Amino acid sequence: MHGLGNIDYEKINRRVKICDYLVVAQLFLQDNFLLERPLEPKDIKPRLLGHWGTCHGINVVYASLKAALGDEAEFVLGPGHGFPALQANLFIDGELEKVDKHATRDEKGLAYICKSFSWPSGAPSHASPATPGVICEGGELGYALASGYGLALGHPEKTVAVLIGDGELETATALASLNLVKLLGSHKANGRVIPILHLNGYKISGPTISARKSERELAQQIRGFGYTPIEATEENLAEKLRTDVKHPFIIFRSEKGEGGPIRFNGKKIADNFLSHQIPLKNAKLDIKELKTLEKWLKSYDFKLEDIR
Ligand SMILES: Cc1ncc(C[n+]2csc(CCOP(=O)(O)OP(=O)(O)O)c2C)c(N)n1
Repeated sequence: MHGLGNIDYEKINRRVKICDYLVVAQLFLQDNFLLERPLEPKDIKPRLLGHWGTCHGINVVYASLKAALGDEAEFVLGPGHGFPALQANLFIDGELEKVDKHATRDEKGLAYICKSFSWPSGAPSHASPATPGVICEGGELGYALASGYGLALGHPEKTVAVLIGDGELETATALASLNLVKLLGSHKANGRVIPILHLNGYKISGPTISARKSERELAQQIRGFGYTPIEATEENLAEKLRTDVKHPFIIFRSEKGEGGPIRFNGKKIADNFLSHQIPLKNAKLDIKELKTLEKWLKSYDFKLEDIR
């Protein structure tokens, strides 16, 4: 059915690593983007404002979707605070350069996207209509699924994958939008919607309700709305996205902040709400945090060739 051949997980993993590096670089760096010398306080932005926790999962979904369905699927991103991940993907695919001539896939373009992220008169910290393909301001959670059904309405040729945060699923809008499968999902004149719940367990400052449900209880809830729940992880998400079931609902389990600092100053950061925004907030002033950041950036083994 999908003429895209076997799924290459190694390729997916490499793409995710590249995008994860680009995320961390956008969040922290104002210079030394290729780590050609040891990281210094002057390389760090004076005001760190953005979101790390959701980004690795977004990068996994983006890469898996591309590998599984190619250009067959359209992607709707609910958690617009994961903008550095969206921007990283658009940058390496050359989509950003099509609308912004400064976003070239070279050292200059890398410096440009990092420096201008979350910067006065640069790019905002959330997805905004200045980004290719983005039609809504990305700050308000809840509208992704309804927007996805809107895209599929009257377009039987379309497949729309919608990423919904598990915190986002606690909004009235997102929760009520689950019902749209009953209105649009069964009519031949409409396209197909694949909701993907990003179950990373935490929202801003605590756990999510979906994460506190057992696998069975969550599946029952999803089934009750008329979907077939499909459990997925980073290791098999691409295959799961190729499902042929009529109304799939992917439950993608990931660790919030995966790949970042696991613990810092005695506190658990990864797989916890403490990774939601910026971990290592004092990286400019605190040498221990700066060194931890440098190790984190180096863990991705990023090279300039990766973006060419
Ligand atoms: C309608 C609305 N309510 C509250 C917020 C504040 N807010 C920003 S991020 C966030 C948590 C989102 O959690 P989740 O959807 O699970 O995303 P992730 O954990 O992947 O970051 C909240 C509540 C918002 N942006 N929009």
